[in-house]
Amino acid sequence: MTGTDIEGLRRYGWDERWEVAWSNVGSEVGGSGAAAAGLGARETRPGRVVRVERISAQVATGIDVETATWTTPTAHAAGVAEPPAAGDWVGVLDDATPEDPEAIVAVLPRVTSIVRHDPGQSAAQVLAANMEVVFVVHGLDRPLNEARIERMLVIAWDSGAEPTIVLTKADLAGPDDVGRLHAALAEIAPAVRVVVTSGVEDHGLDELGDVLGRRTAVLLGESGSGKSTLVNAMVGAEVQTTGAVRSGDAKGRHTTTARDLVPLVSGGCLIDTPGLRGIGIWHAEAGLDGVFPEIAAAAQDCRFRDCHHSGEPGCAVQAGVEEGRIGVRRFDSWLRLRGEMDAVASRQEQQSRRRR
Ligand SMILES: Nc1nc2c(ncn2[C@@H]2O[C@H](COP(=O)(O)OP(=O)(O)OP(=O)(O)O)[C@@H](O)[C@H]2O)c(=O)[nH]1
Ligand SMILES: [Mg+2]
Repeated sequence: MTGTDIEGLRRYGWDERWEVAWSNVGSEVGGSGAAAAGLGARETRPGRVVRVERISAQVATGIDVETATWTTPTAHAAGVAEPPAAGDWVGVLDDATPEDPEAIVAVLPRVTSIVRHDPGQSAAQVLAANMEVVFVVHGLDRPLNEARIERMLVIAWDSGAEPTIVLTKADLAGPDDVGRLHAALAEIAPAVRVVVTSGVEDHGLDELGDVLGRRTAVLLGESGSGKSTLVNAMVGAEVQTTGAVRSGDAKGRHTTTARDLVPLVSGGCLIDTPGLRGIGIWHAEAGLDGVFPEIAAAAQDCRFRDCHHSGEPGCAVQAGVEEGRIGVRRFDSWLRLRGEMDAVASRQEQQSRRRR
């Protein structure tokens, strides 16, 4: 069955904003690129990407979920060359069937996106798009890794969406453990809301639902932290496969392998993601300043505007560390993330010099 049901699309987050964005893009789809591709007479309709596969995507149209692709000559002629991401709103041509996937001929401009450094190559990779909330998930069955949380928060902050920290597996932790974690997180992220949940005891799910509302959230976190279990608990059905963690160290087994957008009856949507082994930082200046405000503020008082805080005279950040106003661990974490971003920038500069 093909076609789009706008009312059905509302379950996937379609609203007035997207109607406007669609009407703007719709006219471009019918424009010169489309004419060159011979699209003029064909109907294009909106849908939301719920999963991206190797050469095709699953697109929810409000009626069903269809296979569409950005790899056909038609898609290329319409100017779509990159794979879309889970959460993207796209325009697809009519007449899609699973055997003959239709072309994605437009990707609506993203409002927010989770971008990481693609581990396979020196490029950015969009993990999820158009979410209003990022759930940074940590399992209470494992020790807190502050640097990892900071890294995820930088990416979350930089995405343009609102981060919330979600502690899972509350049933496995005592009140003291939860209290200690709250205190540690208050040091790292005083302004970020923390929700304590248990996917097996239905604890904290209402609160999480209140945070989400009718918005879209992406779940980021280590393998085994309980992301898919949380999605299932929020949906009230086993829509995502979950997998046991290793008994020794609670490490997960990378059960989820794709990014999946799942609609909830409440009107919100969740994007489940595979557990991240490491999540490389791409350009995330705003995120870094947002997660390390004490360092960003001190840097205003450095003698040199381009101070790297690594031994320059008159460095207010190093003075802050020496005087105990900036935590040593926080500064180390900041240095590592800053170093990663600088390495990305210099590699890009080398590449563009080689191209010249
Ligand atoms: N006791 C308890 N176990 C949980 C909870 N949430 C998840 N688990 C268990 O933790 C294990 C991993 O859960 P998943 O939901 O598969 O974790 P994930 O984050 O999706 O992992 P990946 O898909 O590998 O990234 C499973 O055995 C779950 O049953 C919880 O709230 N309480
Ligand atoms: Mg999973």
